[in-house]
Amino acid sequence: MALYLISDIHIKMDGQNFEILMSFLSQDFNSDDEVFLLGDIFDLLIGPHKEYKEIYEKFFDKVDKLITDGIKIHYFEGNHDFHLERLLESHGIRIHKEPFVSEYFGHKILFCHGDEIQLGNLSYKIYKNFIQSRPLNVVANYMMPFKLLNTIGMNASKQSRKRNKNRYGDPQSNLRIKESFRRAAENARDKYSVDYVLCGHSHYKDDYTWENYRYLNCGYLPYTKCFIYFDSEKIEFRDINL
Ligand SMILES: [Mn+2]
Repeated sequence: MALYLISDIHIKMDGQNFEILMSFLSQDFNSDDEVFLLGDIFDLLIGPHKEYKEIYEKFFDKVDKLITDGIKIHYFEGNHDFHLERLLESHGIRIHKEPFVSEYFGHKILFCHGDEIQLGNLSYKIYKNFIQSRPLNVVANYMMPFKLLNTIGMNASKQSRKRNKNRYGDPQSNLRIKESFRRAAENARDKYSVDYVLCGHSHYKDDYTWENYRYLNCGYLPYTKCFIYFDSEKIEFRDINL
């Protein structure tokens, strides 16, 4: 039995980065393995629109096959992909809207997207609470036409990329982000009493051990092209073969 974890692929509507997800899902899985999609897998995936099933048909076909084979798939909502219960649960995917603690291989492990444990950043927290709120869930699930959502979302994504590019550049050179997520992981360990913190969101690939605790993050996938593999013997990064 093994866990396979990935986050932050940021797949675009035009298909950019989609091959990273498909390659990740093409592992030689055993039927008792579990797959963790830790958020921001898609750059824009909000609500149950049938258009997503057409655009990402190969993803849904693959998911159906894996779940038929017995593999569990967890999807943690990120800040680019949320209100997904109607889109994904009918395929048998387990949706997580909150950090999730579970025990595997004798370890207590915290799984989350990462923004939930981030320290500070009050204006972001207010924004996240708003987009996750019940009224917006109803809008995304029942009222917002795909085209309008798509236009708003593409624009928001473009703006956020522009801001982040100006601020950060190469994600692996941002040592402040690295430090702030290590502190967030330490903090989360205390809050949830776990041995492992596994998340994404920072876009900084990291494997940090302190005392008996460990935090791993596979970073920004178009850049790092790796995922986290975890079994009873080891936890490690593995390359995505493209
Ligand atoms: Mn994120």
